[in-house]
Amino acid sequence: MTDRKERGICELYEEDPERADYLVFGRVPEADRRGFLRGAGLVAMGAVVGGTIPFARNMPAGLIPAALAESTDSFVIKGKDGLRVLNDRPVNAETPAHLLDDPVTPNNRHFIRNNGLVPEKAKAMDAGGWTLAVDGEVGSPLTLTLDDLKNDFEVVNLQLLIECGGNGRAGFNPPAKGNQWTLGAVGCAVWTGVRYKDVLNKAGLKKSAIYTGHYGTDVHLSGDPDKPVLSRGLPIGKAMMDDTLIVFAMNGQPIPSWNGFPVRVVAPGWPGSCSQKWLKRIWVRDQVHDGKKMTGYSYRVPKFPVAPGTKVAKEDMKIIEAMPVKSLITSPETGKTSGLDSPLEVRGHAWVGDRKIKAMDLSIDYGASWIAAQLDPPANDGAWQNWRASIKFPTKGYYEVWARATDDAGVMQPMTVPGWNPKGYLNNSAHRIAVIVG
Ligand SMILES: Nc1nc2c(c(=O)[nH]1)N[C@H]1C(S)=C(S)[C@@H](COP(=O)(O)O)O[C@H]1N2
Ligand SMILES: [Mo]
Repeated sequence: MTDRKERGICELYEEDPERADYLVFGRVPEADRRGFLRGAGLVAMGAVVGGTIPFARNMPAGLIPAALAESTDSFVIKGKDGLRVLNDRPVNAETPAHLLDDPVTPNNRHFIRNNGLVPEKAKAMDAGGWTLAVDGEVGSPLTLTLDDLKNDFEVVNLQLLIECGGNGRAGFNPPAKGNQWTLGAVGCAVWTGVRYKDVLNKAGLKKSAIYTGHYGTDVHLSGDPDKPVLSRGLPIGKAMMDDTLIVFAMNGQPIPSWNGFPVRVVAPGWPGSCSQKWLKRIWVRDQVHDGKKMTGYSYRVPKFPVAPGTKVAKEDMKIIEAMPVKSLITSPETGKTSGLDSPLEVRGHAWVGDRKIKAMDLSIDYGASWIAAQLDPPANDGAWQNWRASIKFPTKGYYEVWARATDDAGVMQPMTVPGWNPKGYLNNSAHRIAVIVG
């Protein structure tokens, strides 16, 4: 299963069901096109559907087990509820928009984006022996224990937004390889920890310090302990912001194993990949960090607009920093029926990296006219902003509610999928839902 590509399960099955079976379950296709399960594949599928499969030998190749096709929590991810699983190795799961309705995202609804395997110690929620090294362009390198982190620095609680740079990738055409995220690779929990800048200040930044590089304890899919899974970092300016944290708790609980137990970075409003999980080392650099997935096409977009499908030269790519203005409608769920007599409360969140949202507008007539929503300030810098509006529909029938946020620089969400780019990042097109009235 090491050659498993990062694709959505449904997409895989649509393209080539037998290969999908092989990739997902290790099921070997047969000449008569009636695949069967063997050994590890059978065990894997059993684990996924929640029991052994007595008639496995009769199961046709390419059949998505009903247990997976019918339910939203197909692969059971312990501690997560109703997430749509895109991949189980590495685990990648997004939250359907209507399950992101809470003003603060609870732990069981926060998406998961893993590039490798969750460390065994994290799975066991065992923080024993954990340390954080801070080295490189610093006056005095540090090795901090969890107690050092909790006792030697001011502890803060902030609600902070993490959105994957590839959220919305499924909207691009031609399609971009990678997890086919739709809307739900975003969450905004309350994180407890210390300011990243306080840790850097304690180590004492040298004049030569310009970037940080993060290392985690997660394991490469190959199992090779020497291969970093992901090692991204931050320009010193972002690392020194008051709302960039090194955290040890999520919504008052130890961080779930999936989300980086015992300690992670949260760099709100920047691509989620800047928020290193299972953090063990911060390497302060005298150059832009060049770790795994910092270079080439990873988390980069063209410096200028390109036509869909264009091959872009590496030197024409730039690192993604703050994420663009975006919003979600989290209630009602798309496709629900609403009465004609009473107005419908529509609500959701809006956010933008390193700025504030200034206005939130809704349309029920395909953008011909707009209704201003009531918009709350963020709980703190780095948090999303909640909004709501009461909508009265003029007649019965099929409507779409479109939602458009505007940030304080006057930048609005586009109605259509913006700027195609080779890896499918930064799709911030307006969210729309269907509402049937009457
Ligand atoms: N060590 C490590 N940190 C990581 C990752 C990873 O694979 N390994 N994935 C990153 C990416 S791409 C994202 S979007 C966020 C997702 O955080 P979450 O899984 O807690 O939602 O974690 C980031 N931190
Ligand atoms: Mo990501």
